[in-house]
Amino acid sequence: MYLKQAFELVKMTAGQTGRNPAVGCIIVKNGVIIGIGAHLKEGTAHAEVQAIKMAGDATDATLYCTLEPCNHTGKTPPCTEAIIQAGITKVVFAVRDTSLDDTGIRYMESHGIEVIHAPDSAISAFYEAFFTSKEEKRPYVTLKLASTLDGKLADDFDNSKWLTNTASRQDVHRLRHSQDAVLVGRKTYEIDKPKLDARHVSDKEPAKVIISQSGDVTLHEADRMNGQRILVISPAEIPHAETLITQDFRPAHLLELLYQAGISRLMIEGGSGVISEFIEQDCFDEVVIYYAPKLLGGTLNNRFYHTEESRMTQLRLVDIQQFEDDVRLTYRKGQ
Ligand code: AOF
Ligand code: ZN
Repeated sequence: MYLKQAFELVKMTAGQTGRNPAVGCIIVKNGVIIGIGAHLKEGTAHAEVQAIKMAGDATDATLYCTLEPCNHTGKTPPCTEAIIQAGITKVVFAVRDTSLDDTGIRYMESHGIEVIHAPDSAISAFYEAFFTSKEEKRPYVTLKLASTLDGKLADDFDNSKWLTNTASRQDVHRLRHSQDAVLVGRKTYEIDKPKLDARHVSDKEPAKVIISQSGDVTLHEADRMNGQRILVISPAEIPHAETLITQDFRPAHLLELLYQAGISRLMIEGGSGVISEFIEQDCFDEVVIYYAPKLLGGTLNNRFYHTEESRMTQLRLVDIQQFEDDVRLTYRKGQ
C-alpha cells in the first residue's frame, strides 16, 4: 500500500525532474505516516532526504521508496547514509536503480537495516524512460501524431487544425505535461503556430525545441514574450532563443545535444519530414497516434511517414484509449 502511495507522488512530479527520475518516499512508524518526500527538481534533495527531514525522529521506522536509495555522491550526498543516520531499520523499494552501482543494499544491510525489494510492474514501467535516457545519454523519445485514417497529418494546404476532437487535444496536454520538451520542425512551427503547451491541465510549459537547418526561424511574438524556454537547433545563433549550434542534423546527434541541455523526455510533434527522419534513423522509443475518424485524400504530401524506399519498422501495441470517436494507440519498438 505505501509503495503505491509513494508512486502517486511520482505521478504528480513526473516531467519536472529533468535528467533525474521522479521518486516518491513515505516513512511509516507504528502504522502512522511520519514523513513524505518527493524529488522535485534535478540538483535538489532526493525523496528519501525530504521524507527524513519531515519525519524528525525516524528511529526504528520503515522507509518505502519507489526507487532503490542511491549510494553515491552526485549533485547531492548518498541517501543510504541519510537513512542509516536517521536510525531507520527497514527499507522497502520497488525498482532497482541499475544505473548506479549495486553496493547500496549491502551497505544498508551491514548497518543492520532490513532491505526488501518489492517489485511492481506499473512502477517498473514508469522508470523505463529514465533508464533508457540515463544509460543512452539521450532523451526518451515519444513521437506524437494526430492523423486521419489515411495517415495524413494535414491537408494539401498544410491545414492541420481540428483533425482530432477536443478530448484528444486535452489528452495531448496531459502528455505534454509529463515531458521536458516538445520538438517541431521550423515549417510546422512557422505555419501551424502550435502553442505546444499544456494549458488544459497546468501552467507548466515544456521547453519548445525548433529545428532550423537553414539557420533562420521567426519566433512567434507570444513565445518571445512569455519567458518560456525555447531551444533552436541551428547552424547559426538565433536571437531571443537558446541556440544549440551545430552543422550535424542527424537525429542521433540532435538527441545528444538535447540531453546535454538537460532534456530527458522529448515529444516530437511533427511535421512529417521530422517524424519520418526520426523513424527512419531509428531514433525513437514510443509512438502515440491519435486517429480521427476522417479520410482526407489529396496528394501524398503530409503523410506522416514517407521514405524513398519501403522500410519496415516493427512496433508493439502497449495501450488503446478511446476519446469519443477518436482512438489513441500507443506503441513501443520491438517484438
Ligand atoms: C534516489 N532518490 O529522489 C533520486 C535518485 O546527482 P544526484 O545526487 O541528484 O543523483 C542523481 C541520481 O540519483 C539519479 O540519476 C538516480 O540514479 C538517483 N536518483 N535516487 O534514491 C531520489 N532522485
Ligand atoms: Zn538518493
